[in-house]
Amino acid sequence: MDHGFAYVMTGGFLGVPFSTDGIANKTFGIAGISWDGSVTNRTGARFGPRGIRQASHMLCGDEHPFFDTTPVEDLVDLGDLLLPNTSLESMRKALIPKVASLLASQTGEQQMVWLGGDHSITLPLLRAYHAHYGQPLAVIHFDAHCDTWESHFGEPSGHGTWVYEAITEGLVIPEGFVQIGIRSSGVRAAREYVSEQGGRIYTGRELRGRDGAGLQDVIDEVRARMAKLGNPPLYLTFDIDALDPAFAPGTGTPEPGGLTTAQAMTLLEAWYDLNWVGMDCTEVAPAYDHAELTTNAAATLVWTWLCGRMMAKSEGKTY
Ligand SMILES: [Mn+2]
Repeated sequence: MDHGFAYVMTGGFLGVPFSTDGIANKTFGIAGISWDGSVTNRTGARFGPRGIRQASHMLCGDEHPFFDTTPVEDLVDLGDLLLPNTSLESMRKALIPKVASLLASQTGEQQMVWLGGDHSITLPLLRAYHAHYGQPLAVIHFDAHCDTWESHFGEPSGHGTWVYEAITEGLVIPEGFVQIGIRSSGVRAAREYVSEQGGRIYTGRELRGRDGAGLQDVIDEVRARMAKLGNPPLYLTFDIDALDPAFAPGTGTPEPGGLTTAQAMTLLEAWYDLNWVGMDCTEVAPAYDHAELTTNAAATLVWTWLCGRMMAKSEGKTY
C-alpha cells in the first residue's frame, strides 16, 4: 500500500503533479523563481520554492476552513523556471519571455503564483504583467522593507529597488500602491516614497496589536482605494519578512516588530474578492528557518490566496 505522507516529496505545491505544459486546462499555475543573487544580507532564498512546496503538503488533504474549498483539482505546478544564476540582468532577460509566454497562454480566470526567490524577481514580473494587461497595475505589497531605494549599493537594481523602479517606469498606479508592515531602518525619503507618490503605507508600528475587528478600517480603506481607481488589475507581492521573525525567521533580512501570520491571514481572507491577477511570495530562506515556521506560513498564505480566488470564482465575483 502506498502512503503519501506530508514528508514525502512526490509532487509540487499541494502535492499536485509537476507539468511542463503551462496552465493548460487548470485554473492556477505555480512556478518557482529560484534566484537570490540580489540580496543584501543572508542568501538562501533560491531554496524558497522547494521549502514552500514541501510545507504545502500538509495543506492538500481537505477544504480550507474559511472558504470551504480546495484548489487541488484546479492547480498545476510548473516547477522552477530554468534560469541563469550569473547576473541579475541575465536572469531577468531569461525570465521575462518565460513569464510573458505563461501569461499569454492564460485564458479567462487563469492566474499564476510565483514562488521566490529574492524580491528582485517582482520587477520583471510587473514588467510582464504591465505588457500583458496593457495598463499599470495596483499592488498590495507586504514587506518589512519599503524597497524604494534608488540604487542597490551602486548597482542600478537589486531586491530593494523594485518599488522605485516600478513606479518610475509606470508599471504600477502610484495611488493603487499599498504597503503593509514597513518598519526597517532607512532614510525618510525612501520610507515615505510610496505615500509621497499617492499610495498608502501601513507601517509595522501602525498595525501593532491589531487583528480581527481591529483591522477592519485597513480592510475597508484598501477596498475603497481600489474601488475609487475602478478596481484595476491587482497584484499581490508578499515578502515573507513582513511577518515578525517570531513567525518567519527563515528569511534574509529579518526585522523585529512585524505582523503575525494571523494578521496577514485576516487581511488576505478579507480581500479575497478584489480584482487579483496574480501573486508572488518572496524571500523565504529555509536555511535560517526553525521548525518550518516560515515555509509553513508562506505555504498557508499562498493557499489562502488560492482558496480565496476559488471562492470569488464560485460567487461569480469577476471584474
Ligand atoms: Mn523585505
